[in-house]
Amino acid sequence: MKNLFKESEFMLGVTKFNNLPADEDVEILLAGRSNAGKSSALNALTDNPKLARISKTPGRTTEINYFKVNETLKLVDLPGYGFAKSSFHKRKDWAPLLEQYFAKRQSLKAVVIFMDIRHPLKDSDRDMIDLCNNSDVAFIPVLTKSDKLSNNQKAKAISAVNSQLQNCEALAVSSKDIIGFDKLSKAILEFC
Ligand SMILES: Nc1nc2c(ncn2[C@@H]2O[C@H](COP(=O)(O)OP(=O)(O)O)[C@@H](O)[C@H]2O)c(=O)[nH]1
Ligand SMILES: [Mg+2]
Repeated sequence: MKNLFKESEFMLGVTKFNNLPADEDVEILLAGRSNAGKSSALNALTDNPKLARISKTPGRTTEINYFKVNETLKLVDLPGYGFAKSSFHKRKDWAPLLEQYFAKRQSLKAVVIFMDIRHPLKDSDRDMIDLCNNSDVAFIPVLTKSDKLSNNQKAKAISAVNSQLQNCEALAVSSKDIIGFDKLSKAILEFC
C-alpha cells in the first residue's frame, strides 16, 4: 500500500499561534504529553526518520510546527503538554490561546492524542479530550509504544481506554516495530 504521508515536509514553525498559515483545507493536530512518543510516531507515519528532528533546528523558538502532507492536508505538531506538573489548562499563557484556536480554526478537523499505552488518559489528556468535545473537534486516541506490552496486555489496555471514552476507538502503534500506522493513516485520511 502506498504511504500517502511519505512526501510530508516541514512547512513552518510558529510561536504562540502568530503568523499562522492560511486557514484552509484540512488540518490534523498532533497532541500528547512530553515523551508520549509523538515525534517517533510522526516519523513512522511519514516513513521519514528525520522529519520531527528537522522541525527542531536549534535556535528556532517555534512552539507549533506545521507539516505539509499534500496540497490539502497539514499535520500540526503541538508542544507536549506534560511539562507542567499540572494539566496544560493551568498554564495560563497557553490554554486560552489553544481554546481560541479550537474555536476559530475552520480547517482543524481532528486531533490525534498520543498516549503511552502503559499510562493513558492522564489529566492533561482528559483536558485535551474535553477541549475537543467542547469545540466539536473529533479526536483519535493513539496508544504508543505497544511493543512494551504482550498482545494480551495490549488488548486489555485498548479496551480499558475504549470503555472510558465514548464513540471512539483507540489505535495502538509501535514506532519501534512500525506497527499500527496503516490504521492511523486511514483514520487521519477519513477527515480529508
Ligand atoms: N519501545 C518504544 N519506545 C518508543 C516508541 N516511541 C517512542 N519511544 C521512545 O520514547 C521516548 C520519547 O519519544 P519521542 O518520540 O521523542 O516522544 P515525544 O516527546 O512525545 O515526541 C524516546 O526515548 C523514544 O525512543 C515505541 O514505539 N516503542
Ligand atoms: Mg517530540
